[in-house]
Amino acid sequence: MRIVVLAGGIGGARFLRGLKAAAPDADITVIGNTGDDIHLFGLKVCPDLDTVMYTLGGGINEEQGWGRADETFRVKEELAAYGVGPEWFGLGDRDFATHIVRTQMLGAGYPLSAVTEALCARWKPGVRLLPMSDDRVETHVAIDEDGERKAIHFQEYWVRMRASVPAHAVVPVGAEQAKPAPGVLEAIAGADVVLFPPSNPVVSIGTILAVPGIRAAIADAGVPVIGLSPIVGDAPVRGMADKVLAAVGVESTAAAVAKYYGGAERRPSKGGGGRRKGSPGLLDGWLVDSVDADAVAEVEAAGIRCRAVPLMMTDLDATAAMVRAALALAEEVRA
Ligand code: FO1
Repeated sequence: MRIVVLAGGIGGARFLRGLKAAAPDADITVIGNTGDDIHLFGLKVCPDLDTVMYTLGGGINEEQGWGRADETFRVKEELAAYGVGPEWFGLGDRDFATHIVRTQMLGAGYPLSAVTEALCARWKPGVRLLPMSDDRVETHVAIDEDGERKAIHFQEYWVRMRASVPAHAVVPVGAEQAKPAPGVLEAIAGADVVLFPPSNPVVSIGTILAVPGIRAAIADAGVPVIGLSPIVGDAPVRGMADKVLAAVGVESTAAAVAKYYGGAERRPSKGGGGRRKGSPGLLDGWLVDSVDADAVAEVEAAGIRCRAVPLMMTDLDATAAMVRAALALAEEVRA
């Protein structure tokens, strides 16, 4: 079975670990968010791609969910001694090596997709990891500071400010001009199922969908599109998704997020899709946590098949069970 997954960072990576356990023979393509990417110290840092690569490749710091295991921070300390920041972003020594290799290859003219493939040759994540685009896209967040509205980089909002002030807008700068990376549209067109893990619907999956062509390709693929709610009991399972959901006018509830993605229109069987205009709804199926069982009727009223199952990724078994529920729902909507 060919499975395409749109993934952000920690939540997406942990979900993928469960997917590999639940479907060991599946051919998995991951389309990774690159809107979180940031240039620091002259280096290109791709947090979400690296989080997926390290998590599936066995190099992740398990407690944090990002960065390398057994990490040290000598380089960061030396930079700080020169007064060179930002100090609020924790780049470790081992992690620095990844960014140096990436930046060197980009400088030599390789596109990000080729660089990611080269980095994955070391980590062997067991999935095909594609950046959503080779073009630069950078998520900015509009906030009010000192009585003025200004836009800051997503990482500054998320890490330095811990999303402590309201986000008035979230803008994937450059997305409109970006093209899907090589292989992205082909993977979607060739998929048997598309999964949206419980990643951030605005700054992770929303940013991937903002790259022209990706949303339409998913809508036109003619295969089940199944999502898992990142909101459990009206609060994000992890991170501060509620802050950026508010910026796009979406309530932090499992049902509201499903409606934000939108229900798929009745679609032709695989291969028979025609081009759609506008911003088509995507979801055929949606999983909410058991505590949100009350939301099932509301989601189904929006034309999206919905089931309530445990959605906490507490360990590999629990995550694999979530994946199995998503794949079972895919078969149900396909039938
Ligand atoms: N998250 C933090 O909360 N603090 C950090 O200092 C930090 C550094 C960092 C370095 C490399 C990397 O790949 C990820 C890093 N993250 C850090 C995670 C990251 O900021 C976000 O969680 C994601 O971009 C959101 O998906």
